[in-house]
Amino acid sequence: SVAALRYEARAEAYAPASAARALLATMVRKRSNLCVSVDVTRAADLLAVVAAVAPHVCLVKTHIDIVSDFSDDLVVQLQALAQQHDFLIFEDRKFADIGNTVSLQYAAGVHKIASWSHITNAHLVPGPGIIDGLAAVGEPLGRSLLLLAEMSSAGTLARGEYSRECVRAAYAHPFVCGFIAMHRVDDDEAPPAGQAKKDFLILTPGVGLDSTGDGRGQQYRTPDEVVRASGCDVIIVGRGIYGALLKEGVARADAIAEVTRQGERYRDAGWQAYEARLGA
Ligand code: 6AU
Repeated sequence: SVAALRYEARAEAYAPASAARALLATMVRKRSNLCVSVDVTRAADLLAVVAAVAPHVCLVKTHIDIVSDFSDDLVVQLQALAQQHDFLIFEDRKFADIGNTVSLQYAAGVHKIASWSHITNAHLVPGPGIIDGLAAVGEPLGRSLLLLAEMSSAGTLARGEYSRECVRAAYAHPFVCGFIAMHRVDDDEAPPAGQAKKDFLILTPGVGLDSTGDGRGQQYRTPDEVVRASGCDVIIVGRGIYGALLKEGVARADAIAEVTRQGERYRDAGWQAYEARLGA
């Protein structure tokens, strides 16, 4: 399993200009396997959270369609922060339509996701045509795609044969660099006949140190369970990091300081779990 290898040893498995390779290089440089998920609805809050955790993360994940006051300037500022603090951007769009439609959703509309998001994700429900549609837009730009092979939510239907089908599709399409998954799904499925085992990145949401769920189906595990015990590569943490900003009666400056503290805490926990995995 690639889980036994150091991140730096795995970078060469990816195309030199690909986002996946750039992500691994960033993880090594910053000693961080932490992706912050910034699910806030105001542009100013989004930028404030990103600025607060930027030194500690390798990746910033957005849901750009929840930002009520979205403008092109938000993207410009996000990109400036990414440059300044050395992180990549992952728009968590969860594409789920036919190839032709997703290529339009990816390239056009208000958000023009492909123009600024290094990594995005998709469900395989429509079949492999969704990957072709996204690759037509993203591959020339050096973007990379994650397939949702598993989900963190209770009762998810993404499991078993469906998850293995995602691995098979990933072998067939070099635009896919890995998976949203809860464990090393790529170890569950042998490579296609005549093909060597490939390196895939596993990015894992549902990570929290202080809570086991959110009452709406989300299920949390610790960075140690995710990275050391389950062999995943990147922890995705949302409310565990920016939660202070949602609390009433907390002064903004205090909330932002708490966001930074939590970012550091999750970075340390994620990296410790990775080193423990290598040492095992
Ligand atoms: O840490 P949280 O629970 O505040 O946020 C988790 C983030 C949210 C979800 O939309 C996303 O991770 N997510 C995903 C992704 C990243 O694709 C898949 C999944 O199975 N569960 C999940 O929570 O932004």
